[in-house]
Amino acid sequence: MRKSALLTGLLLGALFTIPLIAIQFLGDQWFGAPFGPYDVFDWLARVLPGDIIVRSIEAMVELIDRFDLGETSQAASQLKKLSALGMFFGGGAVVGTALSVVLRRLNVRLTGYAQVLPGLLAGLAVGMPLVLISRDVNFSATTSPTVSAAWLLGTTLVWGAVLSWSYYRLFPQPAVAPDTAATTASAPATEPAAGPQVYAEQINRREFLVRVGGAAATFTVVGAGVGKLLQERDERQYLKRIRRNRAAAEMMPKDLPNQDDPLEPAPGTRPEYTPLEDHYRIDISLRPPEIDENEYELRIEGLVETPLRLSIDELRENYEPMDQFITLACISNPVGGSLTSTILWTGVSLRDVLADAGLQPSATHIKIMSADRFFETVALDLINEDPRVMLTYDWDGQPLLYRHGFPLRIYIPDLYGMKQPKWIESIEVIDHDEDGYWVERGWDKVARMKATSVVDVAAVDESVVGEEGETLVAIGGIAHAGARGISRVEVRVDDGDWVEAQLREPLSETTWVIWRYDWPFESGRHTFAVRCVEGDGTRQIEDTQGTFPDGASGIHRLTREL
Ligand SMILES: Nc1nc2c(c(=O)[nH]1)N[C@H]1C(S)=C(S)[C@@H](COP(=O)(O)O)O[C@H]1N2
Ligand SMILES: [Mo]
Repeated sequence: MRKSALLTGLLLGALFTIPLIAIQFLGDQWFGAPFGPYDVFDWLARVLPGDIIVRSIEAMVELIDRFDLGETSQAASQLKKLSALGMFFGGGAVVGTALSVVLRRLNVRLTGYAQVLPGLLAGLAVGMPLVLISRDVNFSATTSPTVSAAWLLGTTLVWGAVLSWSYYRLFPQPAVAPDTAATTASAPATEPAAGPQVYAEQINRREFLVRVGGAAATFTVVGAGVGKLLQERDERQYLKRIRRNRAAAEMMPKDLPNQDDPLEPAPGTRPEYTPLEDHYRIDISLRPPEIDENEYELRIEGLVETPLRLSIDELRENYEPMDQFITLACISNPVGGSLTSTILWTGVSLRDVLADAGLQPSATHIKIMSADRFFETVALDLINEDPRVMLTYDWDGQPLLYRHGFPLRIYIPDLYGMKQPKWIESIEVIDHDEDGYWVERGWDKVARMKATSVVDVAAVDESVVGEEGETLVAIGGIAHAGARGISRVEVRVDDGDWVEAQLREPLSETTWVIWRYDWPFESGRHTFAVRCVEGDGTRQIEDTQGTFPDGASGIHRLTREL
């Protein structure tokens, strides 16, 4: 009997958690309510120990790589969302099981409406933490805190009520008093009657399960289906807006600064300038914070003469704007990975803004706080020495997209993305150094981008004829060394010598460089390897190292049957 309570509880928990997820998803897409599964996941990502997080990220990136699951940041985001749903589903099933086992073991007898009470308690036990968690980590819901709390609590309470109501349908209580029932059951005289009675009960159970299963399925299909439709409509409008803005900005691609460079990238090399919608993306939250520009003010406070509050318009109008073509890379990018992109950033030099606030003598660092509770510290020396350190409000000639940090993010040359907060809310001037979000979790404190070079393509389908009539196949890719520039790229085919590739002039001193090597074609299976040299002659690290803790290094190779 105990085993059947366990299995029934598991079944009911699983059966009702799926529509709970679907309905919360619908609320999220329909009126911007928080979505429990993602909030729990984001919360865990923040509170779990750093090494667990680091290992999960590594495992995920490797999984995506090994099974070729597509562009890393998109695949990672999908995997994270799936795990979030899976975890929430598992949690719901476990609570359902526990409820059923407890009711059975304690033999809790209730009649009428009272039968939903234990479930309401279970719903409360799930819903209350959910409300607190959501309050802590959800910055994308557009409902008010009260509505958010009511929605999360309301949906989980209904879930619990249905759960315990169903339990009592499946374990109906005998009309007789418990001890009488026990004696009758053990009395041999009643045995023959037990058979058909149990049989009838099983038919009812099956019928009941089919019915609640049907109801659960209906809620799931409607919730998930309508939610999905709304989501797709939003995504379409979003992309449309990006394209419209780009057309209005009239920036791409005719006036890229290196347009006159005659060196054509090998056909199939990644775009030198990443289209905005393809820029990689890495966040600590599954949904980007949505900041209302009308209410937004950047706060500059702490050890300053005059604390400042600046709207984005004030930043745009009161300071000299500057444009920088920038290649950003994530420290979790494996050698040859897709977590790196190049786009035009526009903003204002941070030191100009800080000069207006006036620094007190004891000031040494700034602490940047973001809307998603991400944070990082930057030395004032660095900011004052390098005017390129920039508060950025535009990407690709248009206001930052939500997912890329709207309304304000920082740029710090030469460092991996983990040091560069998006969705900046405040800058506090302080008199000491502190570890940032990812540094606290074990990643390198400096996080300087390592020199890296990648073979994107062996363009065998578009071979060209060389001066002596030989067939040449263009091998090509990128090389990047933060803000340190690239002076030389070398390619090696199989066990041959390292030969120098041609370099295209980069978009700027902080972007990657496109290289190309016209290789005298030989059919067969070949491996192309690449390495690069930084602007000042420093060679890239050839030893293979994974991404943790300070970024990946090693020689990238491409093997092709030609
Ligand atoms: N507030 C905030 N800033 C952040 C992050 C974040 O999760 N929250 N991720 C960082 C990391 S790890 C990287 S690689 C870059 C990625 O920027 P992108 O998503 O616009 O490409 O943002 C950085 N800034
Ligand atoms: Mo990153």
